[in-house]
Amino acid sequence: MRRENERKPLVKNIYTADPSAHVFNGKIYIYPSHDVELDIPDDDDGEQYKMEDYHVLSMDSLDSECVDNGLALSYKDVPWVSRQMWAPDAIYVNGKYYLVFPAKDKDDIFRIGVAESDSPTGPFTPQENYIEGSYSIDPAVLLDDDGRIYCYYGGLWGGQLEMWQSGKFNPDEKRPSGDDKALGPMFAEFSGDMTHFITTPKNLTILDEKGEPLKASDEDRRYFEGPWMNKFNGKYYLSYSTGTTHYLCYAVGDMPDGPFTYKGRIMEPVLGWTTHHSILQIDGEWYIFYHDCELSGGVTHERCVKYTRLDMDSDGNIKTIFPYDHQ
Ligand code: FUB
Repeated sequence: MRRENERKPLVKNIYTADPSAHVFNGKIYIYPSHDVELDIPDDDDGEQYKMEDYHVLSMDSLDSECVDNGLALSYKDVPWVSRQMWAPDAIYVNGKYYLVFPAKDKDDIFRIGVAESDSPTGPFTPQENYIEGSYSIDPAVLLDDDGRIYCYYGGLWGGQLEMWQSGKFNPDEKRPSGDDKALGPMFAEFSGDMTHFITTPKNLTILDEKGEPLKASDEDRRYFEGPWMNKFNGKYYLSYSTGTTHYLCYAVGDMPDGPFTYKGRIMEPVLGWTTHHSILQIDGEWYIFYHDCELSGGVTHERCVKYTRLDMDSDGNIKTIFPYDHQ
């Protein structure tokens, strides 16, 4: 039985995407991108995603109304940001709520910044500068059982990940292709006070069933953007979007920094180009928060967040979701 608001837009007053969902103090908080209505053509650099601020959504329970808590952080209030506040995440640690977000700096390079608040809904006060050594997009933060804080991030194409392969920003860097090893998400450990990385960022590897790294041409399985990390039964479940082929997939590893072995598909394509999610356990059941473009009738940069149940078998395998089936 589906819940009343399952697979439906959670809010309709604004366009939202890239939902990072968490339970804080028994309540569900969703940290999405806030899409801007614009009449411009799509391009591969993502110029159509011109987001300027963040709003936090909240629900008392999965059956409750989803509330838009208003402006939580604007690009105008972040000294280092020029534009494009893309997919954020949040974490509660040290008695504070931290919003971790990507945006373009004054040189038009994507970086990752942090802002803090005493409330899960903000308003958030940003740190003066971006996290030193950070780049690209889509940060997802895991607070591990031992208190260590890991950040997974990075996205191809407009997310600029390929441009950092040499360790320095090079907009002309060749994209991995064909039999080249595919890029994975980036990984770094945050300091306990969320002000800097305490490890040098590294690119993670996703292996196929033979133990070989996935190839760049393997677009049905290779990483594109939108990483998410769940720890379950002592294993690290890395899930992500394949971008060009529009799947959400997952890979499992024994360590937070991998290697991860590809396991399968979590969700078939949704209406729209992008696909980006988070996975959360609530009352012993698993749920996936994701987006599509139903609310705008298919406009790729005018998206709406939704959730649905995710089924995992007793061996920890995730069952593929067909987002528009009617069962
Ligand atoms: O929302 C802007 C970008 O689109 C995100 O950073 C990607 O994950 C994709 O959803």
